[in-house]
Amino acid sequence: TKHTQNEQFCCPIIFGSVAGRIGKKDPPPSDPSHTHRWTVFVRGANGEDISPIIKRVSFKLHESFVPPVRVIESPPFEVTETGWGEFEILIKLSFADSQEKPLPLFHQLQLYPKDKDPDPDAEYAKLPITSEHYEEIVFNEPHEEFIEPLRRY
Ligand code: SLL
Repeated sequence: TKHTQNEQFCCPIIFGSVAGRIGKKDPPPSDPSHTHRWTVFVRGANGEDISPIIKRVSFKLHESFVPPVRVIESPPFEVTETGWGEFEILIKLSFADSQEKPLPLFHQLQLYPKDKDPDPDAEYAKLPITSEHYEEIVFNEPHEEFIEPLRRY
């Protein structure tokens, strides 16, 4: 398989998390100590379908989750869980062209508002907490077979 020359492709993505307190009307958590339901995700920055370029996303959670590593092979590339604590999540992207090196991304799960009184009864404590990062994945001189999905992205 041939490499292209002087071709560069840029695929903008968003990764991060959204979290909310589990209220009385919500489905109850598996463990009564869990106060929040959260989702960690990877998606196209402008709503693109990333599945033609991303084959697999693995999310490495805190060891207190069983199992700690969740492998997602089709969209939506996300994991929803319940818990009580914040921790760093390692997100590893594997590409449709397996010759492209997997890309590690780090995300700090955020459940609580920053720099605010952590009073759980306050109004703002009921709002979802979103923490997102924008990233441009750059492919330099990709294999010819990988060009088509990159062009369409
Ligand atoms: C902290 N260093 O102390 C962190 C650890 C652990 C998060 C956070 C529940 C896990 C479970 C959960 O939220 N773990 O019960 O499955 O803040």
